[in-house]
Amino acid sequence: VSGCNSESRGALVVLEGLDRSGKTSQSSRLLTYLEGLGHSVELWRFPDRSTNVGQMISSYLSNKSQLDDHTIHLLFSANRWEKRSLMETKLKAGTTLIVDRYSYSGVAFSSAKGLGDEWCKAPEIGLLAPDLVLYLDIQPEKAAERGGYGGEKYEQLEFQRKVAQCYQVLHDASWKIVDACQPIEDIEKQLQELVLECVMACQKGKPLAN
Ligand code: DGP
Ligand code: NA
Ligand code: NA
Repeated sequence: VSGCNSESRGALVVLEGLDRSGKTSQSSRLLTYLEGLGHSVELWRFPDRSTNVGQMISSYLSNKSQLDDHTIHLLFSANRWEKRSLMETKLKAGTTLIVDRYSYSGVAFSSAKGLGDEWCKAPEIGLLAPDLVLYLDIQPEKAAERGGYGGEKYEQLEFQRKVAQCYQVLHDASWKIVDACQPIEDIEKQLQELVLECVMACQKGKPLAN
């Protein structure tokens, strides 16, 4: 309700995309870039496998345990919820967070299994809204060619095709779609410009939203 909050804060920047789209390496390049400019910045990722919930997710992804589709969906969401307050604290203290996957993965990967969109979105309501979502756009076939998948549960071409379709309906005003098949340095350059602009806006007091 406070429309004139002008406090400087960190930016919440999310990278999304199919497996092997290059999110992880671009995230760390962004970290290096912002650190080099003297910004306070941290690299986060979801799922965060270091927590108890994260270990259940990790076990599921590596096929060591089986869980009902709804159950694993809620665990992924719980994994974001358990980090929400720390995330807010960091952002308010002026630290920018570069986050490798967030709620959009949650919705895209579960709706690709056939769970309803609205049901998938519901547990994400109230998490912090990203200031910027960088979608690394790659055809599923191209991603599959990139040195192969690691063998986790979702790393299969047929499934990734469905995930790509599900991502397409999730785009909102915070999204920037970047062609992930360009040379790696070109992608890096484009992401740097987008992120810097976003970081500046948040420094100037763009309000943090749910
Ligand atoms: P990563 O650690 O980024 O490779 O992610 C592990 C796998 O889990 C990857 O295939 C994407 C998927 N994933 C990430 N977040 C979610 C989520 O919230 N829900 C579901 N169902 N899958 C997710
Ligand atoms: Na993966
Ligand atoms: Na990744």
